[in-house]
Amino acid sequence: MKDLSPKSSDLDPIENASRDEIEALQLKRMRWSIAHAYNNVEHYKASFDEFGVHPDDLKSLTDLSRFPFTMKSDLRNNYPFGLFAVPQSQVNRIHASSGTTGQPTVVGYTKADLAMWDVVMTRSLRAAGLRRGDLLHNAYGYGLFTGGLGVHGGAEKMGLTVVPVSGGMTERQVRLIEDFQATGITVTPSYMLSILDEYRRQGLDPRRSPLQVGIFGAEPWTNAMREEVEQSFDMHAVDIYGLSEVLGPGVSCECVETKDGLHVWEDHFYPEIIDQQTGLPLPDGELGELVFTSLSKEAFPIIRYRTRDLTRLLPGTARSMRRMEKITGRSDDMIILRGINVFPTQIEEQLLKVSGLAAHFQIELIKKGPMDHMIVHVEGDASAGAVLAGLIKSNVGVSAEVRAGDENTVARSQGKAVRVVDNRKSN
Ligand code: DLL
Repeated sequence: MKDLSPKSSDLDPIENASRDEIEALQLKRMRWSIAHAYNNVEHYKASFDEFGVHPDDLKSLTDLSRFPFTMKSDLRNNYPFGLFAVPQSQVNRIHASSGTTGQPTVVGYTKADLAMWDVVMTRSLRAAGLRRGDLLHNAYGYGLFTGGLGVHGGAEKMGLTVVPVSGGMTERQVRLIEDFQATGITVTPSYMLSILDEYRRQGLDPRRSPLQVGIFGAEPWTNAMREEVEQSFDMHAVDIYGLSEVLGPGVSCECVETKDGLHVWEDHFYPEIIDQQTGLPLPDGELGELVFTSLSKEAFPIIRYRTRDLTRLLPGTARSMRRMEKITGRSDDMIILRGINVFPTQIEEQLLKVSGLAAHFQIELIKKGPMDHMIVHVEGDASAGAVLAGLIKSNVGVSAEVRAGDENTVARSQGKAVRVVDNRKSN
């Protein structure tokens, strides 16, 4: 793999600023953001008043913990534009979640917000190893989902050649990567595995592909998966994180030179880790729920948003901004099996140790009598499936039935993979 580390002279000055400088900027921006939300969004005014806090109470960064959380339900209850802090005429773009599980959630960006997005996205792509002149194959979905357009803006701004291919039509994905000689790809890790399958189906050696770096996010994936993809394609695999409520892709990203967790672009997004049960802030280094406060967004300021993503905050390495560890999982995807918490990433980690199984998997939950029962669907032969069942038992600590089927028996996604199917109620 090529050394793709950026020169430090290419970085934004703030990327390597001192902690004091970063925190001074954060405080200044946080005071602005809290006041902006309070003065312009009815919901924030009402919730701060109810909590007995006022923007003037924010004297230090730790004072943030005195303010109330924002939840996904607050977005739903204020559908569509109730949390916007500027008139709709000043909103340049709207994104929204698909709303498959309820009311869609809607977010907006002013012209300045989109410019900020370009800045953090450019930083992320550069951290991942891309340079002006590289050709980026952008296979994140375009549309209301933030992945496609979010990556696109920053990529164009930094002078990449962007191929806005979006998700789907896997055969064509491979053809375009090869014909256009893409050096970078942005895509969900699970869809990258489908692209890998397609390379092999077409009789092409993925290690000879032109790709030098893949920038994967929008769903949890493990270091074991990084290894699998890096070995298969002989390219770097870097993690990028974001969520539409806060921005979209580009809230944090790994640096190709260290690949040791995602540097949060802390000059625009203030991270906290809280205890999920008590809601109290936890010190850096402890595992808990990630909470974000936007520091500069105009159209859709968001204060203490509970992401439901579990991770820990770590000190900076390749950059002075703090890192978040690779996401363990979403609390919504946590399975509790006879009292033991299981995340799909733990299954992925074990699966990738077994050589006779493909990297695709899906977990199905059913009831067997009164008991919950976990089935892990994989592709490969039965003896490899038995090895996986043993690894899950000894390393994750739960009994799972592993069903090893033929190729293409596990559902494929062209975006975010559905890792857990809960059939407990239906049987
Ligand atoms: O998935 C934004 C995005 C697009 C990020 C492309 C990265 C690349 P949403 O659809 O709002 O936005 O989903 C956000 O996806 O709360 C996490 O649970 C999950 N997620 C996003 N990135 C990662 C990641 C986009 N790198 C939700 N690792 C978040 C683990 C991730 N989970």
